[in-house]
Amino acid sequence: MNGENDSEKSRETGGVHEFWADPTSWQFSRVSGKLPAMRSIMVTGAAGFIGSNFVRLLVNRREAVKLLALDKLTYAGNLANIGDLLKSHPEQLAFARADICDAGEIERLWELHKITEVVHFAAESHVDRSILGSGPFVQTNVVGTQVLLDVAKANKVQKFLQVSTDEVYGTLPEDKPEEKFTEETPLQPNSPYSASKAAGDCLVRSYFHTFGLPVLTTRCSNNYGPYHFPEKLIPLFVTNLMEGKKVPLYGDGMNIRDWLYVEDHCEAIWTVLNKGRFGEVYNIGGNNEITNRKITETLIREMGRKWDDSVQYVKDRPGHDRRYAIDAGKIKRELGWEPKHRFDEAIKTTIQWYRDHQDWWRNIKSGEYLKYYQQQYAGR
Ligand code: NAD
Ligand code: TDX
Repeated sequence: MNGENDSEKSRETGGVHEFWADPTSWQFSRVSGKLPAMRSIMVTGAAGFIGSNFVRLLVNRREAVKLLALDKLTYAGNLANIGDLLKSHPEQLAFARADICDAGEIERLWELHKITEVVHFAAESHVDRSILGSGPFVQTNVVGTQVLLDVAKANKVQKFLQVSTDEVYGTLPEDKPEEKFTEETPLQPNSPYSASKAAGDCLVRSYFHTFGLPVLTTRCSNNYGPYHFPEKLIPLFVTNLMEGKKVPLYGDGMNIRDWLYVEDHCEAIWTVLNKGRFGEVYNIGGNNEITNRKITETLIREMGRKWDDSVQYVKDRPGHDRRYAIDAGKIKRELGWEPKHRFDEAIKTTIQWYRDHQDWWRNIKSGEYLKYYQQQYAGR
């Protein structure tokens, strides 16, 4: 580590190094001899799937912002997801291992990095795990969000973006394809995961109405792409097929999700952060409804396998939502965002990424993961 250097510090946090460039050494561009206000964004959950893709997008595009990637590094967080960026862009990107429920630590990091904005991805995110046990979901998704809101309020945050999900709206009928989730659809969460996300969303809303906190909320449909943890449908199925294993398809396989490439989601979040109106919710979706069965057929075909050798129908997920579909008209009309990637192409890019990054997912699919996999699928 680089603890000897005046402009960089490091320390041990629970066996993992926290490291950052000293904010006072950052190269601010000078205008009329004054320091311009520099945007410094705390990105929570930045070592997870979508958070790491968001950080990557901003760093690669050389956006004029400082980023503090903050993550507890739970089973789902992986420093390898942003390790190359931390090395190549130490002046722009810093990492801190921290729990969003730890108010003192969030406060300390806020001051150290002179945070001006928050993009809040950190969450327990897997529906099946929330069915096995909901405690960590309430802790992180509700209490953690409340802690962040309080620190943000005390420090007069300039923008706070809550990254949420279409699952807070509940489920849609499959025989009424014209029905989609709009921002006005009532919240009717059906899983402990979506209930905890809805509770977090309600807290965010309340800090706008009660305290005038400058908040924004996005609700997105299912994402896919690089760095997706292999417990979720697409990366689990792709990697199982690469390992020569069967894929566990829940129920009749006819549940519908609205799939969006992760980079499109990250672009949408960046658009809302820059152009969104405070207190508003923006739905984000791919206009791309596909049944799980169709997804499975596509993956099997792309990977040169046969259906009968590859698919194991298993007992359905309890409370399994039948259909999600997003009406993303508002974000298109008001902010000009729409998806750029087509599913048939982006799914190939995604499969290729898993072919090219076998060390990444084979490392994950060992140890603790195996215990979860056995608990989740044994006897179904
Ligand atoms: P993920 O599970 O891959 O990543 C979550 C990250 O949060 C992990 O790195 C984890 O270590 C971190 N984290 C968990 N608890 C923490 C805590 N207490 N303190 C600090 N960090 C903590 O999830 P994801 O798929 O990247 O989802 C990110 C966000 O986007 C979530 O809020 C999720 O609800 C939302 N979302 C996800 C999808 C999707 O399809 N994956 C769709 C819509 C919305
Ligand atoms: O092994 C499986 N077999 C299966 O048939 C798994 C893991 C899933 N499924 C089905 C269940 C769902 O109908 O595939 C569909 C997608 O499942 P997940 O990948 O677990 O995603 P989902 O439950 O739809 O939730 C995801 O999208 C919304 C994310 O995990 C959430 O974090 C996000 O908010």
